Amino acid sequence: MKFISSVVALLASVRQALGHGYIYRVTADNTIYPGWDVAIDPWLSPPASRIAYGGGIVGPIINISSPNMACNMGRSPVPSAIAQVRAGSNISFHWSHWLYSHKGPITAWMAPYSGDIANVNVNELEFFKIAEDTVDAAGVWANVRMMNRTNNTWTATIPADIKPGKYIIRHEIVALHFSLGTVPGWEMLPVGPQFYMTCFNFQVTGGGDASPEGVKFPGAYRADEPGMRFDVRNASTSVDKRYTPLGPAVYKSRYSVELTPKEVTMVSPTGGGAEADASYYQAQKVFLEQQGAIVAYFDSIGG
Ligand SMILES: [Cu+2]
Repeated sequence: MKFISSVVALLASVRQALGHGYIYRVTADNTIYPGWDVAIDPWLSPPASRIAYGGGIVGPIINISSPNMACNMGRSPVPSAIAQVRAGSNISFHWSHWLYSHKGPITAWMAPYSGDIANVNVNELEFFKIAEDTVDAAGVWANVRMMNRTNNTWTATIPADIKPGKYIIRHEIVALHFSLGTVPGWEMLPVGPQFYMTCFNFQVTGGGDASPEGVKFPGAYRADEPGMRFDVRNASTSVDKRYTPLGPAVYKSRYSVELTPKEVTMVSPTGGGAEADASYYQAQKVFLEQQGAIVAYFDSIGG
């Protein structure tokens, strides 16, 4: 019955991939950029101009030694656009529907790079953590708050004191629901945390000079870290005192800056004019609704 089991596993992985969220939009210092829409962007011709690495795979990375721990798998096309932000400004990642079951830390990281992004080896980059959210005093996990309170959007602040230049920004949700074991119906999936990350291309301006020490992916997380396993299903009000974040501590800017708010502008997802953009947004809306329905189904069965 090898054939049957591999088909079942394949179907499960396809449904898993469809059931997972992705970042369809990024608001950075009040400019709204398209993210990487897994349903539309791979098929655009000419290729879409994006600040995100392309891909289309939204299944988890589960091997912490994998080179894909840095910026997910595929990473093609490389970003052909770069987001312009001032040090001290905010970046918001707009997710499609995420899963309530997939609880765990949400983080953002930055790594400086030089030269052409096409030549960047993401595994050589040194990432420092700029933002992190885990579980609050009431036992509510970051993903649940993101879904219930901020409309599937998660915000990080660019440290005010960092050196201007080009950076890869890595945003990640870790799902710990299978970190201690799978549940009935999901035995074919490995036991362990699941990592969902996307990387973006940024140009930071400002007068800072800080170059925080960073860590490489893979390597930033160790299998024996306490934060690699946690019982997210039985949250109690004291869980926040027991969860230990993964990797190094968040880098904190030595000072803050007062920025004049920029006017909100929106970057065209197609570059093809208002009509092309309108049909893009319509297609995106339809797919986000379909993806939301799949997620609701998985949430209902605890997947
Ligand atoms: Cu999953």
